[in-house]
Amino acid sequence: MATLFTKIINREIPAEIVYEDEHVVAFRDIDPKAPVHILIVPRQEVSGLAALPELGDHTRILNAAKTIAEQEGLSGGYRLVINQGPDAGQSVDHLHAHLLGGRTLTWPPG
Ligand code: DGP
Repeated sequence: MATLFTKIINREIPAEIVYEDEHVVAFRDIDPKAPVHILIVPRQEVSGLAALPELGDHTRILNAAKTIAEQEGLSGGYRLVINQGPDAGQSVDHLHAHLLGGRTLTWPPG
């Protein structure tokens, strides 16, 4: 069965898509934790970072993050987060990186 994020990628569920290429799609988070909060998702259904094959979409996710950050005008900085597994609060089992910015981000995260 298709994941929630695959349904967004396939336009079966609406989302504000801000970037896409052959390998990844990025859209605004439904529950933003910062003025800019974008999810970068590989088209390939991989359950999480732990399941990403060694020659997977790592570089493509990072390159998309750089491009989107520039597109969003995040010249002051930004953060990229991947929640892996229950201890990190991963709630959607389709690998995604959170791109957060547009405000000062505190450290460490909770
Ligand atoms: P995580 O906790 O790392 O698995 O993050 C999942 C994120 O997905 C969470 O920040 C909220 C977001 N999200 C959940 N459902 C939807 C949806 O239907 N549309 C959008 N745009 N984002 C969603």
